[in-house]
Amino acid sequence: MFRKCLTSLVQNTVSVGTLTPKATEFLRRSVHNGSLGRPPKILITGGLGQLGIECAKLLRSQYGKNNVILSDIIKPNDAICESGPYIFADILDFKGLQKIIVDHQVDWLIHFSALLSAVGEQNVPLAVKVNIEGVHNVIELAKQYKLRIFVPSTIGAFGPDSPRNPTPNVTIQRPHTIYGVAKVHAELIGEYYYHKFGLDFRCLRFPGVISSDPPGGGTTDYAVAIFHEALRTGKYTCYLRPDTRLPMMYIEDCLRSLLEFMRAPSEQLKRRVYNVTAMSFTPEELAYKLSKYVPNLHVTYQPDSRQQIADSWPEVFDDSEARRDWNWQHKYDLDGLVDYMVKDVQENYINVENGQRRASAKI
Ligand code: AKB
Repeated sequence: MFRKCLTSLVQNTVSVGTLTPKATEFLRRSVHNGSLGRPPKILITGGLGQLGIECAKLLRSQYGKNNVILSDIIKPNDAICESGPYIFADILDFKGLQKIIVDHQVDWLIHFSALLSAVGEQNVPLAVKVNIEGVHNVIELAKQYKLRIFVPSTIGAFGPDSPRNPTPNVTIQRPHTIYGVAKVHAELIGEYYYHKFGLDFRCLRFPGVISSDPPGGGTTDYAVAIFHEALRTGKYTCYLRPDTRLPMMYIEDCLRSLLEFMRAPSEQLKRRVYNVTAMSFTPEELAYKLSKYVPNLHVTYQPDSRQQIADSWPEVFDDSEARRDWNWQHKYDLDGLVDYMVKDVQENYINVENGQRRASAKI
């Protein structure tokens, strides 16, 4: 109760201006950092995409099950409902979002809703709505309610004019996809709100993220699909050339980078937008590592329109600023990644499907 009062005192005081900005920031930071013993209340949008469920799991392990609310416009399955709070949230409905923030007393917003690079090219008007209008809504909301907000950006925020090996934190950004254009816009508007209004905007540029949960609609998806296909059939047809080098990261590293970045004290951050990565590899190199687990693996290559996107993206990502400023360190290299992915896809997908098939054959 005391803490609740203090939070609203902080928020009210900001608007009536009876505390100095420094004192206000100190009180607000204490609440956010949980140093008053109150964990932040967190809303995750786009929660049923590639990162949401695992992100909720990680944040719930840190801040408690009921303090992390997963949201999306999709009907969840029973397992998701049982794992913790899940609500409907449409990021294009500003009033609806306001109500959620107020009703649930949200402190942090993790904004995952977005159409990925390949699917964005198939439906540009929808990508503009979700990836640009959606960001306007959540940034404005975060400003109004003084939330700490995380918006992921991507290697896709760079383009053919950017240096590709390595790609530094600050360089030319002229992406050729609507996904990339929207991400540059998100980075810039977030930084603008930080400078103009003091919004606690935080943004990491992720590389291709590899998880056993399928992504959907990205250019880096091959690096997930190959595990599912190869372990089931011993074959895979890749839509990128064998020598297409892209930065990548295992999901556990990705989500840990997000958590550590969200927890980093503001004064430690020299920027609001950082590159993060763990490794870079080509389809050929990944197939070679995977062939140790699938000895007769047969990979063929049929590049499609995604090749052009990949050719405009970084090959090697320079994340030295994240390593310097808030001590980012990856844990998984290519060997570790392949080892974990093989086990995960085998145990949680293939063995489960085989078990279900056996059970239904018995009926
Ligand atoms: C995509 O391929 O679109 C994403 C990304 C790298 O942002 N995985």
